[in-house]
Amino acid sequence: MPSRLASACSSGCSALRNVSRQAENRRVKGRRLHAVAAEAQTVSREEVLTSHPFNNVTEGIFAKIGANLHRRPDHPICIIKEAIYAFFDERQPGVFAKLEDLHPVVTAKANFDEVLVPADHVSRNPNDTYYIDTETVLRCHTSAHQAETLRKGERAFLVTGDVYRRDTIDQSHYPVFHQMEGVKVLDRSQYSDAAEGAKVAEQELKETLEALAAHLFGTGIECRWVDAYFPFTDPSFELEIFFNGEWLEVLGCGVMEQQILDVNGCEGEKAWAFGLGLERLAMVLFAIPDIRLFWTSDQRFTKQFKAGKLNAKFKPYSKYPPCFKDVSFWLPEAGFTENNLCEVVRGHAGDLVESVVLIDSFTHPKKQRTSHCYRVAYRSMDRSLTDEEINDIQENVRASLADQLKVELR
Ligand code: FA5
Ligand code: MG
Repeated sequence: MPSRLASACSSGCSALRNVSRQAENRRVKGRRLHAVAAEAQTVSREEVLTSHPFNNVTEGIFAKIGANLHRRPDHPICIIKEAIYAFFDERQPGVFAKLEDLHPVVTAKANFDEVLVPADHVSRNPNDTYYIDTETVLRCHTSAHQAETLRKGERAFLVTGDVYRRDTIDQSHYPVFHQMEGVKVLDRSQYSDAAEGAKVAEQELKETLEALAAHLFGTGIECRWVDAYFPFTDPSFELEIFFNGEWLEVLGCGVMEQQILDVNGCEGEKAWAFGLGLERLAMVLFAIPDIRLFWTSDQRFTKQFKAGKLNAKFKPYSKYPPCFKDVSFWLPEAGFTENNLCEVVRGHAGDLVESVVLIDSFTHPKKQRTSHCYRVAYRSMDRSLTDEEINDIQENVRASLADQLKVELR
């Protein structure tokens, strides 16, 4: 059952507040990791848009690599990252190493195997993940760096970066977004056996995230914990915040699976981990209604945010009307997925598409064929669109649906 968060709980664990020599060493190591990763930050077109038959990275996605919104001081993603850093620095000075330029191109092994994602898990499917080739992906979460960072000797760290997913289209989903991974291996002195260690980890994790929510949002928001499943944590939870009339999921977390610790230099130890959705947290903090806004260079958006200023509330500069277009088709026998449809729409519309929603589905009783009708909302954040422009995009979308996804248009 979801439990309501204590509104302004800021409990701390004194055993973890010690600023030790060990922590200082970790800080130095954190900086070293940082430098090594920075060298690998560039990636060429040929390396990402390979001709490998498994490659499903689009031009639009490639164009986002290296944008580094989380490292632009006046960008809301960077501002929220710094606010989270400030929280951890205040709570446990010098304890967490901060890694924010690890490369988004990772091995499938790091992205999946090393965090125990089963061979048949849906997230491995090219329908959900951008593959460069069978062995290499654009990371779909910052958890891809858990194992390697533990192996490098870090025991408390925050990894921030851009992550990539083939996903649905709406105001809170975008194919590129930013996560911050947090991992903390407990001190041995905090527990006497494995069962107690797991309990302490869960409690400390929840206290930490509740205090973080209070630090970012104060008492004026409604949150709830929801039980979840991740292959790399047990138990697992998600935190939701009530925002614009709906529950918005902002993070996943849990007690780390023992196997990940055991094989990466922390045998028999206990740890917690979380993955924050930075866009979602920034949407709540700054009242940003649509995730596409993070990518606009319109100064009416960018000028509203300043490094260190956490109390800015986004003022919509103008609201242009959406334009709705429906598209109906018979599904092909070979299969159909909504993520593929969304890729096609984004491929033609870019950030002009606001949402894609299934509004009707029926199966013809005699023909045993299924028809779907999707409603596509087009809207620019920055200007009004002409009928002609939208009609052109919609025609291109229809042509590609027939051509690439083999649907039969109706
Ligand atoms: C994960 O990615 C886990 N790796 C998180 C985790 C880490 C769990 C460590 C346990 C331990 P999930 O798929 O739920 O979990 O994504 C985490 C957060 O990313 C979500 O809560 C949400 O805030 C954000 N998110 C997910 N998909 C999108 C998207 N398409 N656009 C924007 N934000 C998204
Ligand atoms: Mg989730």
